[in-house]
Amino acid sequence: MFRTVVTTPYDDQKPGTSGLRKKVPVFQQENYVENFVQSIFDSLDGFKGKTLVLGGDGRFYNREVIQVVIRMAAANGFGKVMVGQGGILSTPAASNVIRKYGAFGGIILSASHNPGGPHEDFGIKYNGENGGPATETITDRIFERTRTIGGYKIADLAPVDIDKVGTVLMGDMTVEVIDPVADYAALMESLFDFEAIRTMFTNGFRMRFDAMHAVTGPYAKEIFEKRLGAPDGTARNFVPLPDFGGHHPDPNLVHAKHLYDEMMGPDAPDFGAASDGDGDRNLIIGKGIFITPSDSLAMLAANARLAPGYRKGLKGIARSMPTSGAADRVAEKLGIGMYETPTGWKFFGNLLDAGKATICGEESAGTGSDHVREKDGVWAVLLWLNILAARGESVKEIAERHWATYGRNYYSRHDYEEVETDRANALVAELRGKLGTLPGTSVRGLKIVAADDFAYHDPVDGSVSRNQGLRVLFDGGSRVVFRLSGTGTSGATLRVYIERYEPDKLRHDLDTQEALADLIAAADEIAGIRSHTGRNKPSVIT
Ligand code: G16
Repeated sequence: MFRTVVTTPYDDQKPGTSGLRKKVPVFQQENYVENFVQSIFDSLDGFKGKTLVLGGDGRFYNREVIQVVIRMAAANGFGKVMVGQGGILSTPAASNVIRKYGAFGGIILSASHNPGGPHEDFGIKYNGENGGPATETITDRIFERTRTIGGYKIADLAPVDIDKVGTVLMGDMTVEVIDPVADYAALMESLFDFEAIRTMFTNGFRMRFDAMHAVTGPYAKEIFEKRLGAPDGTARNFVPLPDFGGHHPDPNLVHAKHLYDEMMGPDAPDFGAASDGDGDRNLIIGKGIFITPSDSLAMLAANARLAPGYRKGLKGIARSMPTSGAADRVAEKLGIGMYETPTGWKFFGNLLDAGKATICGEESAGTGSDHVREKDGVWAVLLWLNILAARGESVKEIAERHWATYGRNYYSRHDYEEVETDRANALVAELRGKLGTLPGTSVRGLKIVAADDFAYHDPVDGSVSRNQGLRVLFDGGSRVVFRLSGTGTSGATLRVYIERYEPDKLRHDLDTQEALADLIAAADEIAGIRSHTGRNKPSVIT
């Protein structure tokens, strides 16, 4: 029933910021999926007889790969696979299931906010027993294994019916098909004041949630409409589709522009939100005001005690390095720890496990807490709702009061997508080479006080991660950061992060791009963006 299939290695299976992400045709090559899955299993110890959690965001190829992983898990000796019905589990829900049932780990099939379909993106990532993305030590081990792999183990068994909740035997292994929403919804009820939020909806509060035809649709229907009593129609685009309806399930101002336009319109609802392909990202827009992910982290942290799950206060806050410093000011006021990590949720795991941080966030639309070990889109929306219900103020009022108290961090990210890899690497190499000469010089009237290549020293396990982004810091606390994305699937994406701190209350209503104009020009001059990329403007501005 079990056999070992001889295979040869692929040389491009290096996990990026979040697992292995490639175009579907790449994954469809002979043994490509099997090689990577076996390399994951070969990099782990002690899973015989234990449980593997399995699910994905429902994108094209999800169902096929689910069956392959089940058959390989059986042949490799797992005792049980818990799989979401229909192959669906949002990334935070998978993290919760791993933790709740004490599973050995989990495999999540997703390429997050990237588009889906026969010629679009697919992805595989491994999460450990804490429910969080595998650490770099493990992903490095997996990559090493993919380079030498000579065979994989698979069971010759008929496909499991993953559409019916229940338990079936597969050889010696049990496969349990679970409701993907139930455990997650129960966790949310334990953290937030559902009663207060329900009352707010009863009193006419209007919300729009765009599931972008991705995984959060069923979660939104159950939680916002059924349990919280929001009117039918609050959740839009709630049926998960393999190609996300032909759109990018990326909750930003470009791909969720219709939501933004509605929220800026004359009859805007009180609150607008969206989540991405696998449900870990969030977009928050109030009536007439967009909240940047960096500001959202700061505002959620400042108000978290209003939610029952965080009433005892926060142990600390963590953010990725390119995320704005807005949350740092909250941490300072609360007298709690502040941690700055490289980009990638995997770096928060140790801080959360060690009880050093309670809330974490990233500029890339991710916010989460120690309730799971992934960022969590629906959680962020619920915390906002809980805060709105408790304060009885609008999103705009909350934001403006926050800035008045802490100052405002104007912030924007400029992405140059699908740049030729060689050209992007040349830009980074040249800038890295001259970092040492920058301090003390001025560009466009802005004085550079420091410049470095960010390295992270994990305070928990002592590991060091280098080359995590080039930082140029200016007098007065403004900065520009340059790094190459680790999640793209074609060419290179250059990300330029621009930030200015503005303490003056009278200057808190400027247009963001205007407030940052001199820094944007300085960034181009320092890094030679136009000459290296051949572009005269970014592909995406968020
Ligand atoms: C992943 C990571 C995040 C990261 C984001 C963007 O998110 O989990 O930590 O901030 O990618 O990474 P990059 O700038 O390297 O493209 P997701 O939602 O894509 O899984």
